[in-house]
Amino acid sequence: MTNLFKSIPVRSSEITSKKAYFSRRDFMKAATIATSAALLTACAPSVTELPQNAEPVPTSNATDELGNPVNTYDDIIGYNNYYEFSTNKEAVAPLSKNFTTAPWTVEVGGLVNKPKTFGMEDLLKLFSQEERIYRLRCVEAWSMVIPWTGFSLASLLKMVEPTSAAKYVRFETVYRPEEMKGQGSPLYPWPYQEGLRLDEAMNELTILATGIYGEAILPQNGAPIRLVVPWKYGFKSIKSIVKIELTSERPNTLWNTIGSNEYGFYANVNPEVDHPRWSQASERRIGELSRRPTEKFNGYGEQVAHLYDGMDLTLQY
Ligand SMILES: Nc1nc2c(c(=O)[nH]1)N[C@H]1C(S)=C(S)[C@@H](COP(=O)(O)O)O[C@H]1N2
Ligand SMILES: [Mo]
Repeated sequence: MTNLFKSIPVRSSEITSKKAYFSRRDFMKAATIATSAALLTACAPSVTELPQNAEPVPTSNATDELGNPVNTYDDIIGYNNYYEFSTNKEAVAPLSKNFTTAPWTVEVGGLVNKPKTFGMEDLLKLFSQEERIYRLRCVEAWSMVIPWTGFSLASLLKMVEPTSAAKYVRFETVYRPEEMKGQGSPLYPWPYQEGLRLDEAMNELTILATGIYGEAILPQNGAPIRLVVPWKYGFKSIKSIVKIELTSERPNTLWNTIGSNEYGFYANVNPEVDHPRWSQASERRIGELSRRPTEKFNGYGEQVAHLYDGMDLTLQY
């Protein structure tokens, strides 16, 4: 099996704008980044040198385990789904620019022996941050390859000790309508909620992401902490999490509440089951011209197909 967890190092450049410097320094100060010196020389993301005063853009020639190049930083931070800010993908970045991401806490509770509210600094210190290059497949049939920095959700859940009654994990995005104008829309049941079965949450692929390209994650991508579940459609990967709750009942989710026939609870990427309004057989990789076939479980079947043994996946869309 190919190694999915090949860590790409955080870029080590001295060339950094002041604005980026402060956020990155705070991030680096708190985080213990799993970086190997050998990898640094092998495939270090580099910084494109720009004229003075220009914003340096991190670049990388890293690939995922299948050889797909990572998307550009501009694509990843400029084309976003984040309905709390806008339903227009290009408008999310400018509208979320001043979103307050510090101080930030994540409350972890419900059916656990040791409920705890973690400050963001605690999470960055307690759990060593590693790089994971994952494909992200949106249910709308576009995709990207993103080099995340983060830590396994399992490590956090183990710390709070789920009880034997815990079967699911529920996640909640911050509710702050004064800063997130989209939350004023009556069309959606705010706050955004998502859920996983406990064994899905404990799978090694499931991470809480705190960075992209070795930079602290930006508001448009779900700062300061968001879920990433790479074998499921992108809407499962809930952003800007303030609450994680272990439950015995399957949690409601925003998209499943709005349209259960279009957005299933499981939402595993599956080219054989079309969305009621479009095909899921292929996808458009952002930055590429031609479409490519979509892979079952987004190409992560070896790691996760066993979670669904005996389930009819055509009914669990
Ligand atoms: N809170 C919240 N989380 C969210 C969304 C959202 O609108 N609100 N959009 C989801 C969808 S549909 C996708 S495809 C991914 C997009 O993540 P990205 O913008 O970082 O690429 O975030 C998911 N997480
Ligand atoms: Mo999506």
